[in-house]
Amino acid sequence: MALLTILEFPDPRLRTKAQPVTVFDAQLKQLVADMFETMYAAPGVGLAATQVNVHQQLLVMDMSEDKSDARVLINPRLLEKSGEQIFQEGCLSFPGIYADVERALRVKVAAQDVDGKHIEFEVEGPLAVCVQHEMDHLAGKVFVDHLSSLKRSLLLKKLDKKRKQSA
Ligand code: GNR
Ligand code: NI
Repeated sequence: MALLTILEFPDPRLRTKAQPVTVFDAQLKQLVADMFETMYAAPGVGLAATQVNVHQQLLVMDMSEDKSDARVLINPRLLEKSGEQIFQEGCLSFPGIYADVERALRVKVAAQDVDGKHIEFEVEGPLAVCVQHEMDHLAGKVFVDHLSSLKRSLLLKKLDKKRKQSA
């Protein structure tokens, strides 16, 4: 197992659009294991391959408190979405900053598991936030893209300041 390096904004590689996974082999399983290790160590509740500079459609998440709800989504597709919610989000690529983001309340997703088997499920609330946040990463999108330009520039200044303090 290995801890992977998480790219931080404004790294342009975070804007890369991920390509579909086509090979479901031992190397993919190793990458999934390393992504879980990296996510739990951070600690975070989700991690998209984009954030560890792997530009394949792959994400992991676990919003439980005891590592009991580990999920792997490969080649995820949004089938349906409904409702709205506002949730305070953070992102491992923006350490220490948080903002309210509006997203769908409920999403239905199709994906493949680590063996390539088709899966389909529906989630709502915080889990739906996480799925949408991670799927954004795979499309080269980040949570501050959902904010007004005024809010975004205030947050990015805050991120800059935090970096200077810790430098
Ligand atoms: O760890 C994370 N917490 C979080 C909190 C609210 C909404 C979304 C997230 S995802 C984030 C990890 C991350 O950056 N995933 O891409
Ligand atoms: Ni993120």
